[in-house]
Amino acid sequence: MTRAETHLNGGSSGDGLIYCHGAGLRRISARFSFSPIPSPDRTMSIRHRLLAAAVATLTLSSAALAEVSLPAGFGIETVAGPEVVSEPMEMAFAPDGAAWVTGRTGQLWRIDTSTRAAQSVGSVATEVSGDRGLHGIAFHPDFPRTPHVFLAYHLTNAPKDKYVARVSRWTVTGSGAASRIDPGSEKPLVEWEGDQAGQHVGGALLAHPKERVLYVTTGENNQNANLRKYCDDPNNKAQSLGDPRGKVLRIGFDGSVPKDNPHVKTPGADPRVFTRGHRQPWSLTYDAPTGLVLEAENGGDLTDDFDEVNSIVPGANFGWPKVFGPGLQTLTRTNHVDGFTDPWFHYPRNTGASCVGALIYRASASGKGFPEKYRGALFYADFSRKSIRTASVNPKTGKTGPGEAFLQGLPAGPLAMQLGKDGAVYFITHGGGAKSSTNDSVARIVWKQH
Ligand SMILES: [Ca+2]
Repeated sequence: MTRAETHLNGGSSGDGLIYCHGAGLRRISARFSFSPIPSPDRTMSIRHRLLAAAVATLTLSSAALAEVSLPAGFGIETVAGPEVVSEPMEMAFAPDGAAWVTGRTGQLWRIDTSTRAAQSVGSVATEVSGDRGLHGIAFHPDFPRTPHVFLAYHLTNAPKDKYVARVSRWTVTGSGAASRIDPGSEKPLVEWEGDQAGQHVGGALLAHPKERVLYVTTGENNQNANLRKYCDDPNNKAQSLGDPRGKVLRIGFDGSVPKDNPHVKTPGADPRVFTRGHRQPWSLTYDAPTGLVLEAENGGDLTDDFDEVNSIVPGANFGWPKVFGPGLQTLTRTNHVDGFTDPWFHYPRNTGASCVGALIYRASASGKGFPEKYRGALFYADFSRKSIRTASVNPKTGKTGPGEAFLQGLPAGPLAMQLGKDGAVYFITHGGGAKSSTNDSVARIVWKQH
């Protein structure tokens, strides 16, 4: 048993949604058998149920978060607790500063980060099994003038033993607290199919504000999970340009193929493929000052594996399942293999086991936020270690320094770390793995010594 498996299975919330650990995933599969639900129109059903404002009832996580350790001068605040969010997965900020949060079972909430008032803004009928469900969310860069939101989820009527992942665009009606998803407005943009027995589904979305395209991560859908023999992917799906799994796809906001994608003229390639060789790509963030698109990826689960933050550039091959970490051959564990793109940043499993979020810290437009030391630094979140760490980034060379502890002792693993418009770092705590938990929350890290 690896260190990570020990950690995960020994934890109070050790169901291990998506986190690549064989034992945990088998437990999920046993409990959440696949049962397709008829859904003829596949459209969103709206729930206008207004959730109670969360302010008065911030009990759970406030107590639990008091145990968290942070550098002096920082504080942690609960923005929404389990009375608002259930199995929260991903998060995006609207231009008005509100956090829109997806829940695995198909819920979508809007949380005013100033007042902490929350509403349901809609829901999507999604398959919820294994690590599947409603995942990523992104706003059109011109939102709300162009009132489109993108969501990644899994169809309820997939063929037997398969799953079908889909990214669609919906139109939002109303504004502010009255925002609602128009249930009849779904426009599917991309779908891909996988084997339901495998995990690692990706599902992160990034609407690139300058390129004006949508980035979509797809996991490699690990099969015959055996890292020592197959590296999870015996048929090399993540390396195949014709298979959409184990990739970052790049599509137009209408689902079209951008003409400048790297493989539009490669015979046999899916022209939507932008990068390949990914295992379980958990999140995407964009840093405007550097232009970096950073992807957080769960590396393998052996004790000498690494977790990765990759810089997503056209046509890159990040190596899975051929190499892990900085180009090391996955079966020999030591030989370096040329021809693959190294991670932008990677860290060993003694400080992490499942990298789920990465961003470069920037203060708010008005200059509010973390002290100078952290401005321009990398922050990365690790679900299994229930921690967030930081590393310096040399502004001239772009090289990262060594990782160091920042936030430790969370009551549940973090997911979906994103930079707020107020200079705070927001993240989800996802407590239950594959069920709701009293440790489900949206929280933020703030600098208190202004
Ligand atoms: Ca890699």
